[in-house]
Amino acid sequence: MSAVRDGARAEGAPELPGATACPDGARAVAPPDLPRPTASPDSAPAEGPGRLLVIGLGSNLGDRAENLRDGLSAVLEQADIEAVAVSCVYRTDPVGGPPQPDYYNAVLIARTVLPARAVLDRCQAVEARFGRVRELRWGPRTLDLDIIVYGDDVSDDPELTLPHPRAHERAFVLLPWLEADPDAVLPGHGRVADVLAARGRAGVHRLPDVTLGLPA
Ligand code: A4P
Ligand code: MG
Repeated sequence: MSAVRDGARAEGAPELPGATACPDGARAVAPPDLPRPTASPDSAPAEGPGRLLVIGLGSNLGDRAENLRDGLSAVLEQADIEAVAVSCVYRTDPVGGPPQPDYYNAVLIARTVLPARAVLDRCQAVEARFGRVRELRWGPRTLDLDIIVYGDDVSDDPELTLPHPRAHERAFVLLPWLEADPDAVLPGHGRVADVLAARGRAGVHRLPDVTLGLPA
């Protein structure tokens, strides 16, 4: 298990400028041209540059805030994934798996010109740089990067299931995502605000003093 000492930065990961405190909830709002899935399957998806990409970040080993911060910069270090908004950081009760430390979770909203499979490869390469070792399903991890949504794609491919098959039941995904994009839609489930209202938000606490950042 484990791997990254506290404060370790992934090799080559740039620092993100623009980090600010997160005292009031919303950090950044998706701009109107964000290519988002639509709540109704009958209406056409909005057009925009690249595909919408939502990534859930999680860490419960080592310096969790630093892992999220550095993981975010590593995902964004090439221009083919462009950040649109990032949530605040939340401390969350572990869901499933063995007894383990609380997680820090956050959500990145981005647009990308990469195919979905290439995004998965990028995420797994970044996880590997953070010393992620897969020993146990739902076990503790230095950094977990889950693709929550890629455009309005729906797939049951076990290698890349879209949307993420458990996103709709996880407040640690839904709450930060909603904060970063109040109009978010989870394909197949509807508006994230409604999904979260049905699910409840127990066990998910915003950390006002922990910040991520977006590139300037
Ligand atoms: N995979 C399929 N679809 C996707 C997708 N949309 N995004 C495949 C990313 N990966 C996807 O993932 C296992 C396999 O899922 C990969 O080979 C990939 O091809 P993994 O990251 O190796 O293992 P995992 O994360 O332990 O498994 P899993 O089932 O993805 O777990 P989850 O659902 O990610 O849950 N509690 C709190 N509070 N916060 C957390 O962040 N995370 C988990 C992990 C459990 N409990 C948690 C948290
Ligand atoms: Mg995962």
